[in-house]
Amino acid sequence: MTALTALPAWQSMLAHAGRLRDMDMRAAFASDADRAERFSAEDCGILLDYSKNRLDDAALAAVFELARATKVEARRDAMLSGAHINSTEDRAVLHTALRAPRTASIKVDGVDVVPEVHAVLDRMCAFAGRVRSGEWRGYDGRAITDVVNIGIGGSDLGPYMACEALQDYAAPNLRMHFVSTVDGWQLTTTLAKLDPATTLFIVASKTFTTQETLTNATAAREWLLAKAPDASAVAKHFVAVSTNAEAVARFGIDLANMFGFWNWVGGRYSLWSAIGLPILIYLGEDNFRALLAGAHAMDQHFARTPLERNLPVIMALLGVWYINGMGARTHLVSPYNQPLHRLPAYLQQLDMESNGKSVRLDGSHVDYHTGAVIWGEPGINGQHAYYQLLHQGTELIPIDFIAAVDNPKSSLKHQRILLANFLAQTEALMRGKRPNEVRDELSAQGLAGEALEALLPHKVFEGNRPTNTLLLDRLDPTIFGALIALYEHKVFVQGTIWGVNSYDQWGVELGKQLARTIESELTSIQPITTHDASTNRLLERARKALVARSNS
Ligand code: G6Q
Repeated sequence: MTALTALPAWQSMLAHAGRLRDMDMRAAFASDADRAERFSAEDCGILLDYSKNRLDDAALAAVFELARATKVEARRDAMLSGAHINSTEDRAVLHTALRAPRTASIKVDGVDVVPEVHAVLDRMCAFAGRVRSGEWRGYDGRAITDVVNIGIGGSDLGPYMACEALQDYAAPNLRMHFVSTVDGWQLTTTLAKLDPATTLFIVASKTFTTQETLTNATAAREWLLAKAPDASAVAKHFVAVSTNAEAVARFGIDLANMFGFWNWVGGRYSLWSAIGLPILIYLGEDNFRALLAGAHAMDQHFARTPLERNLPVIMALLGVWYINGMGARTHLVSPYNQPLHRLPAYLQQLDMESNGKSVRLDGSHVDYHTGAVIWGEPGINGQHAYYQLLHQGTELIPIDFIAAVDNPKSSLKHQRILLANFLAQTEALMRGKRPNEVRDELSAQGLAGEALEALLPHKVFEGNRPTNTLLLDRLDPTIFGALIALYEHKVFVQGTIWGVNSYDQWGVELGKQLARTIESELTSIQPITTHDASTNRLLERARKALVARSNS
């Protein structure tokens, strides 16, 4: 038994979960007029209603006790003060410093990082301003019309998601493109639409060693130079975002065109840093600063609000409650605003790369489940697809329903229909439809006897399916910033309870190493015998196709 599972608070949570596994949420609402109000919390333009969960006051008290017993507050304070809580890489974890106001002071190893953060941010704003106004010119004197971000993982998902989410606030004269994959199809088809003279590339890579990104950046530079009169065009069309100035210089990007950040910014937590440059160019300085301010407001909320009203703490505890208490293995994110369509993909990385761990900080193996599988799509599309399984399948899948009440670009009629569906789903998942209700309904339709009884079980909905509702006042940069920070802190709290390091990602290394070996084997002519039989055969097949293509 690990220290966690031996805790009385853990045991108490499990006991309550056993007691409430089959709780009747309908009855709980019927007998408690204050349930929705009591099981709601609100700040930063976000209302979280978590009343449609298998919970009561005693169970909630037990999970908050678990947060206290696992010292969530002390570790939170350690993170926010710049302690090296990323122990396997001996680093601070300070994405919160990236959105701290100029007047703040946050020290990493004795050095106040806030002045550096704002110095880079000011340079980014000045550069973005020049691109947006048309003052920054390409090699033939024309202004930039298209910006291509070349980056992957944390250097792609956040900026791409934010540009999509906040596109209503974007400059009308700029188009953004995101190239992440080393399937050259993506770069080729993106470039086919563009004019090199009016295209700006942002090469975004914390390490500047990532194979996919450097391969794409090199190809993009060749594409530019094939049209540009000379190599001086690179300085007008390429900027870099990185922590590795040496590698940026080696690639041939002028360091005057580099925007730096620091090793205490994790890739999946980096959209607030220079990695956010595409967001800043697309949305402009005021909107980008509003995004940072919204995240900062959520940081303040997280740091100062008692656990019982603390939005990320509540969401984290509900996750632990279902994963460890009730055996949930996945968690669905269901945004109803279409511009949030990349949010599930972003949260997949944030959550699964952070808490997809099975070793504790002290190196011991966990004896409980950690991060769930995160998945999702815009909810209204999901309703016409996989929601069937949510309503009547055998899996327990907790869901976050997310929607903005105010949605100016959607007509009143559209918005009414969208919100009606949004609200109806959480109600239906909670209430279900019982056999007697199905019977009445079928009788009213004129069905009776055997025909009715045969159909009845198919039309029963068990209900009691747990959902959180996150109602945003609107989808603007400030509230969106707060929403993302809310999820970041949720992930932190869960990682703390599980005792894992949420800030490393050793698990992605093995595949990268093997790919290097296989890549060299794909160019060799030696028979391949070094792998397992399956990999050897597949490799031969792939090599044949590559050879055939190079000979054609
Ligand atoms: C994020 C991960 C990973 C990383 C990419 C890109 O937390 O570490 O997704 O962001 O592998 O890395 P570079 O930015 O170094 O190219």
